[in-house]
Amino acid sequence: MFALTLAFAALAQPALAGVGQPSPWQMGLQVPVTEVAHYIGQFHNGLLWLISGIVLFVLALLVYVMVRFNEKANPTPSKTTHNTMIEVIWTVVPVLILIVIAVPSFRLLKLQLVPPQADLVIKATGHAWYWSYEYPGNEGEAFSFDANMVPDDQLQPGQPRLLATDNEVVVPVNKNILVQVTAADVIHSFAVPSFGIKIDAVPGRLNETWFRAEREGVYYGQCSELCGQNHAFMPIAIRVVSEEEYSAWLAEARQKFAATGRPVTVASRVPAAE
Ligand SMILES: [Cu+2]
Repeated sequence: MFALTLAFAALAQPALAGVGQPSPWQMGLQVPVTEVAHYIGQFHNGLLWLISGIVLFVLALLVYVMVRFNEKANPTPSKTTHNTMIEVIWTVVPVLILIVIAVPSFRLLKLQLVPPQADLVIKATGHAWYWSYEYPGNEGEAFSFDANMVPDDQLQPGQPRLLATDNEVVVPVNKNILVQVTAADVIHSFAVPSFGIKIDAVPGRLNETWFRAEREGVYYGQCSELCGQNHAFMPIAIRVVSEEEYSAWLAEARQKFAATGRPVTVASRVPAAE
């Protein structure tokens, strides 16, 4: 049965793991497209092997005790209560295991929490219940827009249900994108699984995360902090494009979103209540 499950997982993995979005019967995490997401996947798989080994070891010990020391097999039990050697072993070995886990864990934390020099800064603000985005720039260049979920009856071909947004965040491929995250009302959370990012959007605080997408495509995420009635309906859609396409979009977006007359706040400050 176990072998069958493994075989199924191996066969199913390429077809079923979602690229940028979940897929039906998906096994495992979404296909990673950033260094952080690759690392998360490897760390997760490594821990899975480690914990499986520990579970099997403990199971073997339990079975051994049940067979060898049950009342029938061992009618007169030993009165031993302490064994210094074994107590040292069952203290030291778990400590060593935790140290072995801690090294890659802290390395991953550093990769996530210490962003490299940013090529582009974007500010994402969570609202009840949509995200708004700001592209800071010099005077006349900065712009902002809202991204609302596309309702079921307005979905275009190729747009996934509950994930597509009317305006997408567009970023260039292979560039360090720093995302400043905050919220305007209640706590939300900005998460995109394929990028391996998830960070709380807290009113009055400016959190930071970053990603460097290594291939083009559209990557979807969702608000990941239970924020209220429409929590499930404030998706995140990020389109990763080539440098040229990005420049073209940028020029267009500056025209399009400037016309809305929305004030653009400085990226390092939380917008005033509207
Ligand atoms: Cu939310």
